[in-house]
Amino acid sequence: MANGWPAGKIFDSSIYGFTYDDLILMPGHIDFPSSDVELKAQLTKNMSLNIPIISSPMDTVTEHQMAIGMALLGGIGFVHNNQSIEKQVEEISKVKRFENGFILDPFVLSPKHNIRDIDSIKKIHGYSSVPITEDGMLGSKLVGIVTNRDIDFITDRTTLLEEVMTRDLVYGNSNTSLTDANALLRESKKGKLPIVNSKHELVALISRNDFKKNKEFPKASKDYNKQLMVGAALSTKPDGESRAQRLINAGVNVLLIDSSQGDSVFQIDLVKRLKESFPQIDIIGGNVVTPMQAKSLINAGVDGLRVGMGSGSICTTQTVCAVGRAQGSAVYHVSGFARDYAGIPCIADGGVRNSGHVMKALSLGASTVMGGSIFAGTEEAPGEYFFHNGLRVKKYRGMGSIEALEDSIQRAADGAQHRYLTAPDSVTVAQGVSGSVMDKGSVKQLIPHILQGLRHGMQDAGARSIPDLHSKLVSEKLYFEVRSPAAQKEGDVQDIFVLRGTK
Ligand code: CPR
Repeated sequence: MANGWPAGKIFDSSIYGFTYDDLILMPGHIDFPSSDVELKAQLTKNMSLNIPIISSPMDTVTEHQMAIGMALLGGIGFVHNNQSIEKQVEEISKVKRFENGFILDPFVLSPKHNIRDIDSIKKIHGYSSVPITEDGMLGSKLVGIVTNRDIDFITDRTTLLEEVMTRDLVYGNSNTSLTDANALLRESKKGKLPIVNSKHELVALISRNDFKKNKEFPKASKDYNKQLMVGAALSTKPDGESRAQRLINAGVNVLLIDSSQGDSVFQIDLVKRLKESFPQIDIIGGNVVTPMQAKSLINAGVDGLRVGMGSGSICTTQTVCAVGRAQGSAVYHVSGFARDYAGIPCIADGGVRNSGHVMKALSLGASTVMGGSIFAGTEEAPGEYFFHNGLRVKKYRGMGSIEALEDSIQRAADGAQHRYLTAPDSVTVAQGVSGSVMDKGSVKQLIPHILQGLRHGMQDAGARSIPDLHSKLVSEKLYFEVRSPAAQKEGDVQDIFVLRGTK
């Protein structure tokens, strides 16, 4: 067909599985600038994001720094569960604390604490301004505030805070709106503004940095309290429900059940129990690659699906277990089914190495795209950089790699959960590898770059938004072609030495 083929023609009539690189989109008609492309995306039935990008719950990808970066840019990060409940809850709390309208649970000290106490809050959490109340608790009378300027030149760190705190305070009242409180903060030229009730008891704090951040990241994903949104992973282990409860108490916005094969009685049971106990929280189930698997989880009550098995860059599942599916086919078949059956959005998880892959995943019906390796090696990924063969790298490992499994077994006593360790087997079989990936800078530069590539792709295909792209897919107005191996080679950079450091 001269204009290419609708996706159904390729996927529904072939016995082969196709993935992103096998396919290419045909250009559509452009009648708008790329800046008009709207990238709002549906994460679950009830939650939307400003961009269709999310980070994977892997221990070398998403802890609080990545989740903060993702949410600031308009996406969301899922904090991994290969750690104790306490540690995972702390990671969620750090995201919730990062940027607040009203900080409802600020660190508070009493006049009898000393400068060392402030030093340790600063070291662990990064805050150096702390309100002081009579008994050191929120809800007690506000008596002062200690900021960096009060203590930076004092060498005796055992000095009591009552000797150094600023007592002459600018504060807001609890009936002040966030806009008015921010105006007061601006006028006062202070870094923090305590908020008190009619009895002069501290009830909240607002921060100048947060005010600035709000302006810098207008598309940030925020909840009703203006806190950054964050997701968390759970496994189908027996402590799934209690972990969920603790994560919800910490303010998590969405839960994801992390399993490489989602169609199991364990997951179905857990989804049902979670939906019954916490109907207010959306649950993402997975992973699935067939409509049959998707149907089981949708019937159990999931609000979103994670699609992919064996497509991850560090994954050996298809080799070791001989089960999985080419990612393009998985995304096309599952998202089509989930949309028609129950209007459930799908996350294309794994195998995404560039903005073209993001474009292809969305064109095949995914609503959002989850990345592991693409975000590993960024500043926000957990772990330190090190040098390998002259390159600055960070560790990236599959969650089923021997290294991650051994780590998890060691930490099992602390309650770490693991997607690949469901039964106490005597032989551990890895389903992935570990290695390192190049330094990619910050997600704050990387993601805008990916999004700009995506906008150009959407414009070339003539789609103004993700729903528009999906409606073209469904109405067979989006055309693709399968590429031969030579065509794929042709589409890549050819016959040129790419020198490091050149663009
Ligand atoms: P990439 O973005 O790196 O291609 O893939 C990340 C995804 O790979 C994760 O979100 C997860 O679904 C999957 N994954 C992580 N560890 C894995 C192992 Cl060891 N085996 C198979 N899949 C894995």
